Amino acid sequence: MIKKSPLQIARTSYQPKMPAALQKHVRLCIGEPTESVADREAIRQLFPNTYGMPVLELAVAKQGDEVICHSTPMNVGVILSGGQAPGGHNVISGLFDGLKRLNPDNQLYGFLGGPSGLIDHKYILLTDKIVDEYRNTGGFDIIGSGRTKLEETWQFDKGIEICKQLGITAFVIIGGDDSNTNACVLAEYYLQKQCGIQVIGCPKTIDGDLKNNMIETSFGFDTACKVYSELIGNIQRDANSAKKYWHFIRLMGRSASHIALECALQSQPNICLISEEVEAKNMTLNDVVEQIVTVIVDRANSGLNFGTILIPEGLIEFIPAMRVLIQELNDMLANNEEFASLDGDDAKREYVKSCLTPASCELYRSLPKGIARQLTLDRDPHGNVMVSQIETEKLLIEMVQKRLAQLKATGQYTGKFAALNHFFGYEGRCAIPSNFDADYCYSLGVTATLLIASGKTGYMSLVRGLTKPADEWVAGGVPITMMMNMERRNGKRKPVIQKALVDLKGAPFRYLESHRAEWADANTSYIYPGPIQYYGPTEVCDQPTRTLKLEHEA
Ligand code: FBP
Repeated sequence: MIKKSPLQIARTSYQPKMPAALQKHVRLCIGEPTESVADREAIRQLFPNTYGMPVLELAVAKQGDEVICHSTPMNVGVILSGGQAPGGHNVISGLFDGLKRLNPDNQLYGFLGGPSGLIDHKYILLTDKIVDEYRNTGGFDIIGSGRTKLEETWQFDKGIEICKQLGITAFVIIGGDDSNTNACVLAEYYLQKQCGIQVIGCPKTIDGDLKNNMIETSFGFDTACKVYSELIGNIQRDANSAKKYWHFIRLMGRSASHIALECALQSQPNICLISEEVEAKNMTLNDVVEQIVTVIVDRANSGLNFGTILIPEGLIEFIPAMRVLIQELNDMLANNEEFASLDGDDAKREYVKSCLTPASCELYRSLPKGIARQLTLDRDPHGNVMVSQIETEKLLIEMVQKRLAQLKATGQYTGKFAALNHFFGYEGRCAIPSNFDADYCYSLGVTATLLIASGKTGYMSLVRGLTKPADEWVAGGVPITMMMNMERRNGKRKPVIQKALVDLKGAPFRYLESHRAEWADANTSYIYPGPIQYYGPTEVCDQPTRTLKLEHEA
């Protein structure tokens, strides 16, 4: 029986490209002390041991330099946390190879099913045989992932217990902003307890919102966007061939619109909504509908009753009145056993209405019942509304349809409107990592090893200069506290890594802004990116995202 595709087999032997420094003897360069991005005093007080640490760089050691080494064998743990992102297996293989290179007796343990593996003491010892099976593959199935939040001291203490038992002196948490915040909280706690356990984070999320002056992109964003852009391109070709459907395509990405923006840059749809712009312009849901309707009517006037619309999945949270409503719902739902115990949608709906302010109640009542119900579904363990389950694309189709019917009745619209809805998210999260993600992730893993060997804790593994060829990338570490600010979560103010939303003054958004009239226009400007290529010329196989390129050209 065939168990692997030819591509799977070929990818097993792909050797990820790495920064030159990681291929040789490495020395540690220590930068200037750092400050958090905001709320400095509050963060300093919460993280007395990990606040203000310097940025670190790993450089090629010259003769006479002190080289990073770790002669005594060490045991390290690794945890995959949160949503899957292409490249996670390569972080683990980089970590594994990095550890073995330092000392063949070093061991890597994988905690199973995400952070809960640490608490429940579920783990495996990763061997050559296991790791080799997963090199350059998508998914997180090597050890599994989960969304358990590590926030209580009994959980941290359970972590100490298993680390002592297995002789683990460091572990790496591969996760998004919330998981890396947890990593820092753990690092701080373990320093305070002086239990000799280091914690290092790695920037993962397809959402692309874990980025800042130091972290240029999170891993997985590149592959996921390439997969979605391929699908969007295919749909556009179909739309342009059949000329009869408007495709409303919602794209994952939680709050930030980076995925929608990147896919728009790659595929040039007729419309791409950007949540951050909707918020900045204080737009209502009706304004958003009007914006879409204007393009549909204009195209219909040119005889074109088809097109593509990209919708970021977090859109709904960025419409100011909706944001207030969602915040009220978040606060209402936080630890609300009464609500949880209610039977049936109607009872829940009545209960919700009785808890809301008059303005939010009115908005809640005006929403289609299905959408209103989706807004009150369980929050994730971090208190966030699970936007992937809110079908904004269907809401927009319904509203656009109604508006077009009104315009038709008054003779202002004469076209035909048939809409199809799509949601792309899970299709891209476990794709075989692009060369970019395979290389980036492997480098992040090797870097994490070197940070551990240098005795560091409370750092995130850092690889920069990503628009250059991989051997020119620069590796190092950034203190996690540097990226933090205080935010309201589950009704309380908490230290968290600041999410990067789309910068409306940034080059990627400005590119969209200056081209969207042309893309909306009668003459289709669609681009068909095609599938990710793993073998072939560099300009086809090794390109980073358009977002990264535009940001670096600026
Ligand atoms: P992370 O933030 O953990 O990387 O997850 C990202 C994401 O894919 C979001 O884009 C999406 O909203 C969410 O996960 C879906 O969550 P789930 O996997 O629990 O359905």
